[in-house]
Order: sequence, then C-alpha cells, then structure tokens
Amino acid sequence: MPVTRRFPADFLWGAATASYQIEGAVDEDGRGPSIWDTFSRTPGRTLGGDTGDVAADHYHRMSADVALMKDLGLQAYRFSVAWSRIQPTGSGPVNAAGLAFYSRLVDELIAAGIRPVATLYHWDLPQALEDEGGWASRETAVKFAEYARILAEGLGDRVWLWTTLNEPWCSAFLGYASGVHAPGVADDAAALAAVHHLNLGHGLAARAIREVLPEAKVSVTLNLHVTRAASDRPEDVEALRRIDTVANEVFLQPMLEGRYPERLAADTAGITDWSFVHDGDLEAIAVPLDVLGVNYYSTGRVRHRQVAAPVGDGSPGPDGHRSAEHSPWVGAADVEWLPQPGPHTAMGWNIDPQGLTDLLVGLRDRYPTLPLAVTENGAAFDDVPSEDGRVHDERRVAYVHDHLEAVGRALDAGVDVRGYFVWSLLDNFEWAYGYDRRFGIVRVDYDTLERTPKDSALWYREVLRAGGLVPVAEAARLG
Ligand code: IFM
Repeated sequence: MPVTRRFPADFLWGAATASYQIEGAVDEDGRGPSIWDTFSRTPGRTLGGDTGDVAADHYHRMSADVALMKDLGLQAYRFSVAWSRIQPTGSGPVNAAGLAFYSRLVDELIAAGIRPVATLYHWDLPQALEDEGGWASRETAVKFAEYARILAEGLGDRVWLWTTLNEPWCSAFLGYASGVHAPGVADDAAALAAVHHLNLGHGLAARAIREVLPEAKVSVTLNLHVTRAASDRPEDVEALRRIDTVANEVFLQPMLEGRYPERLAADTAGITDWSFVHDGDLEAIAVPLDVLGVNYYSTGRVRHRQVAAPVGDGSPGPDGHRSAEHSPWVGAADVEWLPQPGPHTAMGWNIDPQGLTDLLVGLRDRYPTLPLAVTENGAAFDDVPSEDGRVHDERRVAYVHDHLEAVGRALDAGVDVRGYFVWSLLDNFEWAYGYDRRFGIVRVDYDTLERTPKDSALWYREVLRAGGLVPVAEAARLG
C-alpha cells in the first residue's frame, strides 16, 4: 500500500471513548447515579429524550470491544472512568465491583498489546456531589483528588498515561453557564467558580497520582478553541482576546504558568470577585505535565457585536452547543460569532484542518518543552449502512486523513506531537444530541448493538499498519 506521509516510528495511534457515552449498565454493580443520568432523564434536555442507560452496552461487551480494538491494530485506547462506579456517592469507600471492571479492562488491553490511557473525569460527576454544589464547590476538587488516589492505587502502573480532566471548558461553561450539559445550571458566577475548582481538582489529582505512582505519566486534555478575529479592527481583536481568555487561557495559564490571565478579573468583574481562589491554589494547579492532550474539531470566527445581543446569543461557537437562553461565553457578552464557511459536519462544525496545525505550532511556540498529543479528533456524519452491509463513510475518512496531514505539518515544523486518538472508536451517546450524531469509526446498531467497522476503521487500520498516511481512495477498496 502506498504511504503518502510517514510518521515517527514511536508515534502512538489510538482511539478514544468516554464512560457515560458507551458503557450503559447504569444501575449495575453498585454504580451510583451521575449528573448525566439525572440530566438525560429530565424531559427536554436531550434530543429525543435519549439517555446513556444502554448506550453502546460496552460494560457488557468490553472483552469483545477490546478484541475489536486489537483487530484494528490500535496501539492505545483512551477511555474514561465513571467516578460513580468507583465511589457511588463521590466519596467514601471503594465500590470493589466498579473498580474491578476497569481493572479487567486495563488487563485485557495490555494482553492485547494496547496501552491504556485513562481519563479520570469525562463529565459524569456523581450526583451526590452535585447535590452539594458540584464543581462550583471547592470540596469537589478535594474529593476528586481522593478518587484519583483510589484509582492510582487500584490500577497502578498498568495505566500507561493518566489524564485528570477531559475538556474542563465544557464541564464549566456548558454545565454551569449555558446549561446545555449536565448539571444544566445557568449561573455565570457558578461557571467561573467551576473553572477554578476544575483547575484545582486537576492539580490535586495529579499530585495524588504521583504520590502513589512516582513514575506515572500525567496529562490533562483541553478543547482549545481556535478562533480568529473577523478583522484587525481593535474592537474585533479585543473580541477575540475576550474569547481566548475564557475559552483557553483560563485553563492554560493556571495549569502551565501558575497564574490567571491578567485581564480576567476585569472581564468578569460584574460576575465574580474570584475570592474562591485561595493562597497556594495556583501552585497546586501548576503541576508539571508529561503531555498536554489537545482535542480539536473545528474553528470559530468572532467580531465585536454590532447590535445588542438577542436573548440567548445563539452563538454556535466551535462547539456548536446552543442554548435557547444562556450563552457559555461568560464575560464576553459583546462578542458575536460569525458563521464559518463549509464544508460542515453533521454537528454543523466547519472543517478546517489547518486550524489543528496552527494550534499545535502555537502551543509549541509558547511551551517549547511540553509534549503534545491529539487526544480527540473526528467527525459526525449521517452515515448509513449500504446494501452490502458496509458503511462507506468517505467523508469521515477524508476528515481524519486531512487532520492527520495537519498533524504531519506540525511534526514537520518540529512540534513534539506524540500521538493521535480518533474520536471515536464507537458510535455513542453524543450528550445533548443523544444518539442522533454518529462519531464512531465503528458503527453501533442501537437495536441489536452489533458493531460494524466503517470504511474509516478499515482505512485507519491500514494507516496504523503502515505507520503513516495511505491514500483516501484505499478506503473504498478496503470496504
Ligand atoms: O463526544 C464528545 C466528547 O465527549 C468530548 N469531545 C467532543 C466530542 C464530540 O462532541
């Protein structure tokens, strides 16, 4: 098979999923309820009223799914742990059956030659902790570190890479500002408190993991927003700065530089006084990282708002999450998001691979010694099986191909990118969009729960075999 671009021999090829999106079995083996159980069961919160009750039934099909990963040649698998399986109420003793599930998963991955990459938190907070204030409460950060310690003790050095948080921007701003994600709160001050407690939780959890496992590799995954200003007019440049601050800098700077952005307090002055930041917190947050995980899907464009914001600014933003009434862009009310030229995915997100190159190069320029990994990248399309039973998802193949090219250009520029994880291994519960949006390289038939590798999975297997890009046209032949 022709190889159009070679990647470094030690480049890690993987796929990613998250607990609530695939596991199902929400009432089994002592698992406690999470905020996503509550949220998805609340009428009107998810498309079609979908819940993660069954999802892809991975909890019962884990061994077969690992066999599938092996068949696809994955070198690493990024999964998340459901906190409420480990501690049903988010604190207190370990639920042995819950821990045993992840222990088996890790063992089976290793036996299959696949490196386990474990994320501690991918949005499914135990409901009992939300009842006590959730991420708006400092106590949640402290409990998160206790949970991290339990996992480090329970899974130990079998985990190849630990990730504290997945996309804390979504947890804070979609969960507590726009409220389109669980717990569905619309309170800007709570969202900013959540930002800080997520940052603090990250730092405390990283320290707890390293106390148990001094050799552990620790990371965090951020969905950094690649946004551009509509013009170089000062007010548009200022609009971009405001978005960058609450989208990216509010996580990057505390985690990597031990400070909050200089103008953050002024930007958010009418909302909070940041008195929840205590002495010593920033030192606790700025733990050394072994790798920074980057999730990337699309880009955005902003300008200074010309007219007063309508109720619910409806900004699509690169995350495409609209709220009827509330914006996730706290402290940036006079910023307007502009539609991006296509093509778009089924999420309505524009396809802009160069944004990924720019992001990786920009991070290297700022943090030259920090290794990076693309921990999520992929696309939802309305793919349907053909009469031959296969799923010819050529648009997903092209999307992944072009974004791997973009990673390649970053590597050419000398950026230290260690790996790539396609989102997602399986079709799954896409949060507020329920099962309506399919991101998998493997199709899941939600009636039978049967798995069918799409052409993208077969093509990706060839990429992994070759250790580099193979032409998109090969996908049709393979399928
Ligand atoms: O499905 C999500 C995932 O849980 C987090 N990152 C973005 C994906 C696509 O929306």
